[in-house]
This record gives sequence, C-alpha cells and structure tokens, in this order.
Amino acid sequence: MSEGIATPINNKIDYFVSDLHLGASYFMDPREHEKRVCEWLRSIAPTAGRLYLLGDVLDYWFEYRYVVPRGFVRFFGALAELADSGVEVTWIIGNHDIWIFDYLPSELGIKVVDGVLDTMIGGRRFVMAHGDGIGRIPAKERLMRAVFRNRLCQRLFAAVHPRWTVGIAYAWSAHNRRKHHAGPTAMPLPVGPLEQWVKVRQSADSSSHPVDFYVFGHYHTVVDRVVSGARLIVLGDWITNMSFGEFDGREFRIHRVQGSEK
Ligand SMILES: [Mn+2]
Repeated sequence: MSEGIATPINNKIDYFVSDLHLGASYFMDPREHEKRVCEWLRSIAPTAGRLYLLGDVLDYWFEYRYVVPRGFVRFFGALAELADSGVEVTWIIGNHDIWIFDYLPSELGIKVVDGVLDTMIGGRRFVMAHGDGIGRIPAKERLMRAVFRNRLCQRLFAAVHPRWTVGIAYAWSAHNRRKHHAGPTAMPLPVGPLEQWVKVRQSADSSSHPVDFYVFGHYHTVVDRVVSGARLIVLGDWITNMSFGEFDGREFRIHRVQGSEK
C-alpha cells in the first residue's frame, strides 16, 4: 500500500510510539501509566508534525455499533487535542487493538491503518507496520490473525454480550504476557522474522526511492540496526522501555521518556 508523498510540516518533528498497552491488567497503577502517556503527548505537542502510533496502543478494544468500551478517557482526550491542533495522527492497528472500526477515526480525527504503511516523510521512505504477521510466524499465530480479522467472526463476537468477552480478553492478554515476557528482566525477543522480512523486501524492491527506515513495534524491545542497506527500527514499549522514535527530517533517534528508570 503506497500513501504518496508527505512533505515535512514546517520543520516539525515526527514521533513514533508503540505498545503502550493502555488498560492492561498487569499495570500496578493503570491511572499512573495513562497519566505518563498523556504527559508525553502534551510534551510533544509544541513540536509535533505527525504522530505515528504503531499498534497495541490499547491492550484491548472492541467497537460495537452503538457502544464502546469504558476507560482511556484522558488518553483519548490528549490524542484528540493533538489532532485538533493540527498534528497528523496515524494509528496502525496491532494485534491487541485490531477492532478499531469507524468510531475512533471519526471521533478523534485520526487516520487508522490496517497492515503495512509505505510512505514518504520529509523525503525519506518509511515502511511501517505493527510487526505481528510480519515474516515467518507460527501457524497458530497465522490462524488467530485470520480469525480475528474475519468479518463474520467479528460479527459473531460482537453479538456476544461484552460482560463475557471483555473480561476474557483482558485475562487472555495478561496470560500471554506472562507466557512471553517473564518480567522486566526477561530477555528481549529476537526480531529474526522482521529482519528476514526486511531482507526479502529489500532484495525485491526496485522502486526509484529505496526504503530508508523500516519501523515496527510488537516485539517490546528497542532495535536500531542496518539490515540490507536500510535502518531496521523496533520502537520498544511503554511497559519496561518507555521508548519512542523521533524523526527531525534528517535523523531518526530512539529516546526514552525522561524520568523512566530504564
Ligand atoms: Mn503486538
């Protein structure tokens, strides 16, 4: 999917963040976590040209036709404020916030993308995706992705009363987290599937402007390395890394939120 050419907005800075997992049941103090996210959003407001959210921003979200889940009030407010002030906000859905339909884009004034975003930013080519479903992934994960994205399955899910589904979704997310990340000291996940995908894409890409940056989330680890002549960036998360990316039109840098212990 190609998104055409975007030009820098008044020399402003473009920000990239992923895996905030707002609302996750494993946060000791979910309100404090949301507050930190909102503080960061306000801190970038004066300089931000664009903001890219690379998925798993919410730990669970499902838009029903007439109602939406509770929570996230401050976060949505801060995001809407950014969008209203003229910041272009793009939200690439992840595997936790798959079910954003028409409500959030229209209510917040943001763009929602499902899949890979291939776009020019300030004369550089960026290919961005959440990162699940990228590269060689286990068959079980592939099947889950297909079910979660299937329209019929979504309709059936929407027909079940949320009193059952919401609790199960949060419990399942916490269970997955325990399984894949034993804690803050757990080894970061290797990003082999991303590297492989970038290599294949780079060797097949014959367009006049090669890709400068591949940016992903999902892996909850910070990566910034050169792969097949392009920069492979994995943004980290807001569970242990408190990290985000910043592009000033020349350089891409990963920062950590000030005051975070890591
Ligand atoms: Mn993810």
